[in-house]
Amino acid sequence: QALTTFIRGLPKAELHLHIEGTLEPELIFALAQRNGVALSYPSISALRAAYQFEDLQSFLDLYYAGASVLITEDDFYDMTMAYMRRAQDDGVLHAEIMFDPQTHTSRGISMATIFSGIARALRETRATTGITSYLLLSFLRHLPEEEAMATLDAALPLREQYQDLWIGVGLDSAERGNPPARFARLYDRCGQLGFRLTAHAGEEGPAAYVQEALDTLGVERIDHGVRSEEDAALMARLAAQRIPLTVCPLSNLKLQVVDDMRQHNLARMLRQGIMVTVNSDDPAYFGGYIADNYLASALSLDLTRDELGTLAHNSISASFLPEAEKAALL
Ligand code: ES4
Ligand code: ZN
Repeated sequence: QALTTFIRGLPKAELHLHIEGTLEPELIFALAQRNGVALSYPSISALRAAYQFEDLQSFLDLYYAGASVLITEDDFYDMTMAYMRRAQDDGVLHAEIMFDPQTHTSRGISMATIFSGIARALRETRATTGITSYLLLSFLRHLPEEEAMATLDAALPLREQYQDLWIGVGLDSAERGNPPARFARLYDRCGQLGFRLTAHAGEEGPAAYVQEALDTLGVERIDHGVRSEEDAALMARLAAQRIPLTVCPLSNLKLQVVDDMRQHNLARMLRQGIMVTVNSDDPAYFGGYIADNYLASALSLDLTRDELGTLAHNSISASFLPEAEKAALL
């Protein structure tokens, strides 16, 4: 209880959060009803009971099914507002939020609807609470690079209208068999356009994918990166270059990337001087929001209050905020 209060009070940023992964079963059912979408689960509790995953793919199947209830601008707004309220309770001062347009445009939802609903919630939250946020448009790596390029083409006409929010891109979905190099031309283009670059790597995939994301895609930050530990030279580089890893402990546990939280390498990496941060990934599916991730890590890995403070400090340092805005939060 005292530790939870301490964690919530730490000024922090959330850097690895899929907005579609914040859809709680209650909201999935409410939106399904509102939109007349059929679900393959009879009740909220039956859906929640299905949240037992063997690996990333078994989660992704449910995550994409859950996102199918998102139809209108209000749906994207309601989902985003629910997350921002929860983030505020956990002491999040700044959030960098990924969204997966391909999951929605493939169902006939327009790019404009997606951007408008999410952005309305983020701008309203900024105005009423002072919590800032950015959007990272994430491409689905299980689909061809051409489809990612077409998604970028569909979003670029909206860039000016959302320039206060949409500052970067990411790469997510099934990692194994979909190495970063498949998206080299896409990332080259996004870099030329001035977007900040991140990618999921080293979650289920090998350390070599982390190296490839850095060298071939030119990313500034790695989402997950926990399998970097399998390559000592890579670990030395991550430490020397202060390359941030956005680690998601409860996600890694639920997707069986680690068998036991006490074996998680977050603390080892922190103590080796790597710029690790703690994040929630898909909190509605993985059993906790950002403060729950800090708490589970603290309890299982014996993190000191100083170390928890360093993790929170790292999250602001590793954000894509301008240096002056970081300084104001630190
Ligand atoms: C994801 Cl945990 C994770 N990994 C890869 N892609 C994702 N999309 C949403 N959550
Ligand atoms: Zn993720």
